Amino acid sequence: MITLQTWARASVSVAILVTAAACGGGDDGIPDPEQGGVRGKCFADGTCNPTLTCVDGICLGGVVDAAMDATGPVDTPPDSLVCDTQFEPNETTAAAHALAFTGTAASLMNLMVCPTGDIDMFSLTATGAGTSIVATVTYTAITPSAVGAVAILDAAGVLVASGQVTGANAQTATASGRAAGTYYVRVLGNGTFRYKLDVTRTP
Ligand SMILES: [Ca+2]
Repeated sequence: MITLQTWARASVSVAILVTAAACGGGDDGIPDPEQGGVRGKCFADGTCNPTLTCVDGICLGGVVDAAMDATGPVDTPPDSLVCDTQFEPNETTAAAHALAFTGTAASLMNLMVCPTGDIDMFSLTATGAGTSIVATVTYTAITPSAVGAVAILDAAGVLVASGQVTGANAQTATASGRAAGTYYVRVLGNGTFRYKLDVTRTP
């Protein structure tokens, strides 16, 4: 026979387990690194995503914007919910932050769309015809149920690829066969969220 006291204790245990499972993202609001990605676990065969190297089970390299990685968001005042990163203002193509590539990949972490309505714009150059650009935003909502969106624009700011949902908190935009020229990756959403941006450019 299960006494009320035993049942209550069991319920508490279940509740704690559920809470722990829901906190996989840590308490910093930043998504856990994806497996095979920067600072993520290596794949089972000891490899990582292209341009990254498996070191002691963790994928390293490929963080191409060292300043951003070292300092994270500008937090003024400290420990409050603020919206500025060091790339702001970057709402327009003219003010876009130029992505720095290592090989075919560029990654930026600790970015924010904030406040609601914010737009973040990043630029890159395709140097040859037939270039493929793939941009993925992986985000953690700050305002409840916020959804992030990524898109690729051409030099004139015209949409050439809109994002497709590729995960519970991820969108990917793919532009293939593009002519040489400047392109922009645009991130926005219907609320505030933290995100990381991964862009590949081939060739
Ligand atoms: Ca912005």
